[in-house]
Amino acid sequence: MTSKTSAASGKTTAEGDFPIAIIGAGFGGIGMAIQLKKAGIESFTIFDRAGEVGGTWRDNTYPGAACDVPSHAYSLSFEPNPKWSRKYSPADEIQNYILGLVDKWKLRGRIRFNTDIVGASFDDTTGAWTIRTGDGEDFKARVVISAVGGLVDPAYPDIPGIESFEGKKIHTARWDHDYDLRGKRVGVIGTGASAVQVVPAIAPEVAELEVFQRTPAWVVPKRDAVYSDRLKKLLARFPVLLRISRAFKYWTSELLGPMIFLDAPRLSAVGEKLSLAHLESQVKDPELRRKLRPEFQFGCKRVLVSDEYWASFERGNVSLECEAIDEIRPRGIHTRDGALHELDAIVFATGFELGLARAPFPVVGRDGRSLDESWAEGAVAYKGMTVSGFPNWFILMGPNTGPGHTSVLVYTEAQISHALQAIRKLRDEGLKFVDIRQEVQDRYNERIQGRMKYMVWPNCSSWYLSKDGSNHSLYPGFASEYVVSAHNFHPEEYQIAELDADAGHEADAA
Ligand code: NA7
Repeated sequence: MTSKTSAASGKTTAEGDFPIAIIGAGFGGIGMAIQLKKAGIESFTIFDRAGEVGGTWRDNTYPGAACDVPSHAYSLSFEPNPKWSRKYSPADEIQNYILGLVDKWKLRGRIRFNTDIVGASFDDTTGAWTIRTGDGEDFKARVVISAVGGLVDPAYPDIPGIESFEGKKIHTARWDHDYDLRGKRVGVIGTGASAVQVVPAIAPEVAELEVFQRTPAWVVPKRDAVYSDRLKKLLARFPVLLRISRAFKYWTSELLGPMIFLDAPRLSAVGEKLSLAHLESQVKDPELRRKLRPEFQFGCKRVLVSDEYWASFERGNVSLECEAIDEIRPRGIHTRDGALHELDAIVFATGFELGLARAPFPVVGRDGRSLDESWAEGAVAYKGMTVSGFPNWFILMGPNTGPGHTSVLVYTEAQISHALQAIRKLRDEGLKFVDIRQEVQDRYNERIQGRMKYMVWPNCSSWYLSKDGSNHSLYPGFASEYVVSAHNFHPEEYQIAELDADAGHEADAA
């Protein structure tokens, strides 16, 4: 539990001997809480601005939503699940998995729902963070785990007239299940990871579906499979089989990784060939194939996985629009060739604001320095987790820790382990704080940015890149490499401060 202070009175009611605040009840925050519990550390509170856990999997409920990483790999290694219904589980099943973990570990009572954290500041004297909620309540915590996620807030395109549309507007990440698409004329803007799932899912229902494509994307076969009851029983009975399946999927993605992240045209060509063969098998019309064929290097944007997306364009009611969108008008989408595409609804499959680019809310560390000041030239952290001047603050899924080729949870688990070791040290040795040394952080990031020129990502525009073209999102290398380097907390890399005997340490008082 976190010690709580009334913002108005400044009084402290400490509820735990080493209060830890976890911000975000998605995969990262819940995983962290489980590992804390397993370590016998109970003094944590989870904050989430929404009314339910799950993060991405709570928010993305659009038709067809699923993970594009196999579930045996996209789940927590310390919470194996033999019951996945298929190779690539749908979003609701992943959400149910997270809900199951919350019940199993009795976490619900530890979560403060509908609590938006709007600010945090560090007190050098006490070694405590004060985090403030939107309601003006203050909480003290010795350690903060920032598990707010990187792709959270839906991005709407900057298209003139968007507000004027008189039909229904739906973003994939905020699906309105009360709106019935059956028999409607629907336009989908975007051809990314969400679009390739939503298009085939709604195509059979709607009267007409127009997909507005700005950039065609590389799509590879998904080869999804339903897991039989027999197989699930077997996996439950012999957990080693599940571990083998996980390891197989993980190592396959690692082996294929260089084809996706390296700027190696010969390797990219292999991926491109696979994808083009897929295109040929799904779309008969050569002109349509030409329009769907990407021109950028394989892996430069996220490689999409679908057995159905390209095939959707073979349906009589689905069409591809490649003319640039000019504006949105009350009755539909107007394209640059002068055509007005009359629509009843527009689905925005236009992705997310890149949360990683800035502090999630004002965060003030040592010497009154804000995280946004530290990140003025791009978000940087030591191994994506700790930022010099912001002691006892651990980020999950932070800068340069995203993968383009494998499960993000592999990275998150390494971060959880690192944070847990730091927490143990702080708690067991009665330390005030650990603060990553600036030179260690700088050296690490020079290495990370130095590697970017060997990666494929600078070769095209994508959400991976910041406005200045730098990449503060993805990890330039193998997941295994990251895990080996980030899994353990090395105290010598951190500046360590002891608690002053006379500091009047409020948060530790109880
Ligand atoms: P993405 O991958 O960011 O895709 C957004 C799509 O929307 C992409 O095709 C964009 O085209 C398109 N877009 C964005 N703005 C516009 C405008 N103004 N006009 C036309 N088209 C536009 O988002 P997703 O939700 O699909 O996936 C997000 C991530 O979530 C994904 O990578 C996974 O990691 C999980 P563009 O390619 O920029 O030309």
